[in-house]
Amino acid sequence: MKLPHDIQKDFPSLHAMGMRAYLDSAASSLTPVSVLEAMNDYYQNFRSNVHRGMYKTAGEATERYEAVRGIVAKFLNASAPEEIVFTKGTTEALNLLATSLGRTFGPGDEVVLTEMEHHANLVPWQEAAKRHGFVLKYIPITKAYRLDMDAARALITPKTKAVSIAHASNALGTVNPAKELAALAHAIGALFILDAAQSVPHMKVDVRDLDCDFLAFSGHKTYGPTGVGVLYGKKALLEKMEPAQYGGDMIREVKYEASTWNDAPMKFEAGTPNIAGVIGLGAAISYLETIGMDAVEAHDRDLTAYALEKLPAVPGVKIIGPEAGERIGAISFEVAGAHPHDLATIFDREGVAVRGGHHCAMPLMGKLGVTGTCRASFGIYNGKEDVDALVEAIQAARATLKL
Ligand code: C6P
Repeated sequence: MKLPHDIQKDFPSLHAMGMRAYLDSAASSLTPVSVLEAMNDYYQNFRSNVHRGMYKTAGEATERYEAVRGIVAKFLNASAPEEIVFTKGTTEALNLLATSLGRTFGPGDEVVLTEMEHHANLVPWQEAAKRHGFVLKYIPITKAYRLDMDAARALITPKTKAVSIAHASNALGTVNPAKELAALAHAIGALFILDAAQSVPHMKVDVRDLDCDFLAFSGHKTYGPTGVGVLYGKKALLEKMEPAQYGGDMIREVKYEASTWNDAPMKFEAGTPNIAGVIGLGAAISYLETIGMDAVEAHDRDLTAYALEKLPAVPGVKIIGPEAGERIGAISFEVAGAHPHDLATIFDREGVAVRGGHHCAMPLMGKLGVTGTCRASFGIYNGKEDVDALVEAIQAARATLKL
């Protein structure tokens, strides 16, 4: 499926940054001009705080901010705007869950994660487990870089209180069987949490179809601004959940002795939020919707298939991740005899931006027996010529390093 128009012209930074190929969208995607305009409009024309002022621009800021809850809810197919909590990003959303839900778990309870989690879906749970005495279990990965579902079935037991997994792995590109894992979790009454930081930018994610209880994603990986993200939660669960941060609009009534909380989602948004960021996120989602997530997904799949054909043809290159199919265009690889940091540095000289390192998945790197990988990741503005540029950069690196 073709993208509907010349996407590249919507992204001024693609040219301004002067690169030959930007292949690091899994770290942070670029931003279309419509997002910049929406944020600029806020700063120039209705720059006020939300939920507070009695004057016109404060009302407009509040209206525009709140409208984005509806945009996000529709994008994720949530039941209501109140199911959308604005956060700083995926990391803050997952910390909120681990802090708040963690308090309700204790000795004898288990939380099931996977071996391919980003630190953001691992360290907050480790800390909560230390504090409250529950235990973490990890679903192992197979040699094909996919979850071992037999092991998952054995690990998810009546002791499990929550199953929290990456929808798509930032380090491997694997897309995990979220619907199947949600069903396993719900069969024993556990909560199902999806870290969708890497899936939401690439595919249609429908929270009701997947039946996730909570889901997190980041604005800056979804063509929106930095410093903003989303926690989706089923309304009944958000209503029951305790806040993790205090102050500002999250209160209902404060007395010297004690305080009570606002309704969800406000109860989870302490302090002045990232108003411009939320407005920019709304513009980013509207932009993606004009392209259509089916086209976005098909483009990612085509480009990934092309890269998985071209990269292994270069001598010494090994892909660290699954074959084409249930995966996204975040392609980890190693080049025999070269350190990923050296590769990324040489690629940069060739005008190709990739990420080299552990990708905030250090336990996974240990399990794979590597210190890191090189990772090329795609956005909607990338084309086959960018993969060709990467192939040439790898050849240049092999020549420089005399491999
Ligand atoms: N991964 C990458 O280069 P934040 O930083 O809060 O927006 O997202 C954290 C996060 C959580 N889960 C997954 C699966 C992720 O990939 C990330 C961010 C970036 O892979 C930066 S380490």
